[in-house]
Amino acid sequence: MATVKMKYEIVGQCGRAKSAHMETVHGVIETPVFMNVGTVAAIKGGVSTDDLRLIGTQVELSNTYHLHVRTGDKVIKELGGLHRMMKWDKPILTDSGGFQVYSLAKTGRKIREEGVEFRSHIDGRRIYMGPEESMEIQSNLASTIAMAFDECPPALADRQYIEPSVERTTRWLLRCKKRMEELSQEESTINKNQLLFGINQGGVLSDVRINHAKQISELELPGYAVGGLAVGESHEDMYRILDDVVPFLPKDKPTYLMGVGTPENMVQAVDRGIDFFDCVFPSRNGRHGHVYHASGKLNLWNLAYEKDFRPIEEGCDCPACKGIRLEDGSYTGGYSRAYIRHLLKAKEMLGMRLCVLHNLSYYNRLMREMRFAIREGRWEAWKTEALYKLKIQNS
Ligand code: PRF
Ligand code: ZN
Repeated sequence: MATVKMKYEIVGQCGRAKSAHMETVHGVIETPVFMNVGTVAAIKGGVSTDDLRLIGTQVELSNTYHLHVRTGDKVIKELGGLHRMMKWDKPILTDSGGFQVYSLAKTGRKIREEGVEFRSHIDGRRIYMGPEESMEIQSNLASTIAMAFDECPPALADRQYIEPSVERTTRWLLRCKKRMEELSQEESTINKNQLLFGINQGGVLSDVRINHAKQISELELPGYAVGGLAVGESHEDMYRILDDVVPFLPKDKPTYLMGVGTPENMVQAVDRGIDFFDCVFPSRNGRHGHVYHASGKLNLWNLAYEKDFRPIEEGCDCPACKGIRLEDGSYTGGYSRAYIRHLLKAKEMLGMRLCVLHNLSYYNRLMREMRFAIREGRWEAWKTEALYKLKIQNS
């Protein structure tokens, strides 16, 4: 590939756990990192791009498929790409559409060598997407990192299904790489330094996963993801696949575990060498009034919080718990559990918004703690304590 602007430097390592400093054309990413999910170029729950700045978000994640069907990537290109449209100048990762085509557009879907034909989940019209189209759409969106177009086989798929599927995903990856190289040379391309990450597949079959990891590692892409997990397999299977496959991905490149997960899943995956994560849990839970807390998740709908004047979490520095910083350096102070519960019950948007802000802050802070623990060489102790606390919460 031509001169791709990306630098990835490991600045801390404890066993397989690593912490890196990554430089992109849109600025620095410190890993491990949790990417905040804004599927349609908006974080659900009324969270703005300015809010993301307040809660320490490093990377925003959007979806090729959703933006292609609404409002259309060509329009977004005319608006100057996702960064200009959203007023977000930090890194953005776009998922390729592969996974969303399988999870959302189930009816009338046809997977062929060329690509996938499916019906839009918005208006039912027929759409075709293959590796080239996915790269073109992501190029129009002008994200920092584009994901390869892959197939995520269903959780219960057997070897007979998975092997040919993974082979096709490899051929698709070669086509993605070629198209991306062409696009980087085109005059009208907004981000000529767009980075392409490959995706490892293979279900829970270690041999297929390892073979595939070896093949895609040879392509010298700027980063690699592990896809096809957290789709219904057990946590033990997920951790076993990470144990088996991560050692076969390039050590000097970022690794991304797609669509994962709970705080416990992320600690376990960082321990196995993963840098990047994304998941809808914090925003989805927040919209339901379920908020993360050191002693476990709280359901703010519970009567127990009716007159609870405390913030969601004492000591949390998020806009919901601490408020915002004034010019004299003081904070406005947070909102009480009682008020947020009232807002949720009254179906006022602000209730959801405060819960989502808190949850995303919690996830961002958890990643920051992991970075410090790895960089300061105290990962083992930190991990043991964190997993112990998370276990008590879940029991
Ligand atoms: N492929 C892509 N995106 C994804 C996945 C995948 O396998 C997953 C699986 N957890 C989430 N998002 N392209
Ligand atoms: Zn908070």
